[in-house]
Amino acid sequence: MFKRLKAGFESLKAGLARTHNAILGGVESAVTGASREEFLEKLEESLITSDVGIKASTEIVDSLRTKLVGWGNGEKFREYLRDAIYDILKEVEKPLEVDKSPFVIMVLGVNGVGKTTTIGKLASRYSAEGRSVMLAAGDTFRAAAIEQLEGWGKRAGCPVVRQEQGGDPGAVVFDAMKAARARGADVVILDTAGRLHTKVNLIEELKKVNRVASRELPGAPHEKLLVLDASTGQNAINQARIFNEAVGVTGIALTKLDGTARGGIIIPIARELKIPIRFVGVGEGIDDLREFNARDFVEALV
Ligand SMILES: Nc1nc2c(ncn2[C@@H]2O[C@H](COP(=O)(O)OP(=O)(O)O)[C@@H](O)[C@H]2O)c(=O)[nH]1
Ligand SMILES: [Mg+2]
Repeated sequence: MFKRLKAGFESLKAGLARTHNAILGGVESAVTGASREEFLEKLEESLITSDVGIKASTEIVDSLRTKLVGWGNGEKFREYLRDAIYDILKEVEKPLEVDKSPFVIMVLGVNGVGKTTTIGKLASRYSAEGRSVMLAAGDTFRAAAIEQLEGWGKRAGCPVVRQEQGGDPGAVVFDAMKAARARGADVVILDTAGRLHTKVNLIEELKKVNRVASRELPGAPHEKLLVLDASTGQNAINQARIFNEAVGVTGIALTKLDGTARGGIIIPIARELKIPIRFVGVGEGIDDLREFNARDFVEALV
């Protein structure tokens, strides 16, 4: 068990390596050679470069300024930096509790952010916990999207409810709810479309999916999980606002932290949206999804 936890932490650390370097790479040398103000200025720049955002970067640097009195204890800056980031992230650490059966998760997000991949990872995780999982192919726009979900279903060993390409997503969700009740599924995960260039249509479609789910199963969907791609930067915040207004987002999965130096975006996401961060994605593999833990995240980052 300990070995597994340790392996999990190591993969998180590896996933955050680029963002770690973006924040700390340029400031290490300033710890010894520069004055306190020069150091803090460099740090602020690095934070902004890694997408922490101007407001949060200023706040973090201000809190360090009050603690690094006399600049004799520059070596402690990591500890203070960790504390400042932890204070922001701990507010959104609320793991997803799957406390009903069936528990319905509706997965939202624009094309390419990693919705289907995240669904596959979640299916595998919940199956491994001994729950019966069912997937619903609600992104009916492209045949490839349906096939991709079926591939993940096979890997996780769970059934996929689908219709033909171009079918009505509401009808897919209707079928899925019926099948879930009939077969006693514990977890149902709904994939959805993400073509934001037809924004009005997309939002109407998502509202309908939401409506059908709750009509067929009161209380569903129990989680509206928005997937955000960490490498898209500040745009992620705008996406969250749009989906939140449309259907109400109850949790966030932040993906692709492994491929970007802009993972600092998690800080403004936490600070401005105040929506629980449930999961972080650190790779394309089936095991590359971690439950978000603020302490581990900060340890791995700084
Ligand atoms: N490196 C990396 N790639 C990811 C991650 N999550 C998803 N991807 C990749 O992002 C691409 C789009 O993912 P997909 O699930 O199809 O996105 P969707 O359009 O939102 O369903 C695929 O190539 C995935 O393998 C992640 O955490 N890390
Ligand atoms: Mg997809």
